[in-house]
Amino acid sequence: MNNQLAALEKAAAHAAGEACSELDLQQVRARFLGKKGELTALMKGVGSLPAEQRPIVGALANEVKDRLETLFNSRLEELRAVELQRRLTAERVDVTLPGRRLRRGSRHPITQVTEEIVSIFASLGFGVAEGPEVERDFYNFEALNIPRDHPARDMQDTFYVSDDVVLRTHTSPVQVRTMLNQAPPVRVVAPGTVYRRDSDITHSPMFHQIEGFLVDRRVTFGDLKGMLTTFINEYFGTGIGVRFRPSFFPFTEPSAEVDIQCVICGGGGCRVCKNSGWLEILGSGMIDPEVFKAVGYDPEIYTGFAFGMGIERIAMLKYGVNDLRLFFENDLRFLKQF
Ligand code: 2NM
Repeated sequence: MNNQLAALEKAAAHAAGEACSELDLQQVRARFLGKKGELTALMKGVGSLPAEQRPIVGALANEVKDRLETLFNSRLEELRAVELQRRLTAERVDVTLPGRRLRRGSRHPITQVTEEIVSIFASLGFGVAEGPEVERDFYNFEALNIPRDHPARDMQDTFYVSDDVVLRTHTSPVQVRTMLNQAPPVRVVAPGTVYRRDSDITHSPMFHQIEGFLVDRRVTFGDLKGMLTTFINEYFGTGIGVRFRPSFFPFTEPSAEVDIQCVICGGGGCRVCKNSGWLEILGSGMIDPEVFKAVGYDPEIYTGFAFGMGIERIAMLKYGVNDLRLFFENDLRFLKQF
């Protein structure tokens, strides 16, 4: 029995040394010290030994058991240390590596131009107003002196949501809403997205406008000219030539379109200005008394001017962009330049 104990201890020590994971070692421990383990089996045999041998062999078996417990525990510590080392190496993070660069975005050129124009009018005392892009017919047309049978409704090429609801064709309905909510004096600009059934190289079905208006007692066409000339000199520079040309809009009378000297050729004539030396950049006029009546302003007391311009067109002229579609494709190679 002594020999059997010695052989068992030796085999157990060898198996523990071979175990290369915690799980392996658990199995080795079960094989020798478990309920059905080899040492347990030997110890059960102690009872059938002659009485004088029992205490000696029993004590010996207990010593073997204690030594194996100690051995397994220290092997367990060893395996855990090895595993920890393996994980520390595998999961190592090099904190000295340079970080990944965050690429900084930029505002869309249309947003930039809008904000620049708004800030010029803000410096001239104008507030900013916004309104819905899906509009009632009354705000988009009726109140602006464009009744149902008016040919201007064909000109607008409107997206109809229903008989009475449209995608706004201009931001003028924002001015109508402002006038309905506020008594004069009032001066406000309304930037925003507008929609027209139009799509080719120079027209997009969705584009951006900024319109503005000013109403007070004794506002004159001279005020309109002064204000818009000031804006143009702020935005395009003081050296640029400006001219006012008679025009027509249903909601203003008289009306004028405003041209600037061609920013491409300086007025000499080129393809962009179609050899005229001039570029149209905005429409304007004195607000028609019919509009005042529709919003409850007394045309005997108040006069005012209004104006509107296409943001994309202004951006194209300012940055020399020759294709409108570039603003909507959102190609980063284009957008990165602004
Ligand atoms: C333009 C040209 C001329 C305009 C008029 C009004 C309102 F509501 F006050 F009558 N808002 N915008 C206007 C006038 C817009 O855009 C080319």
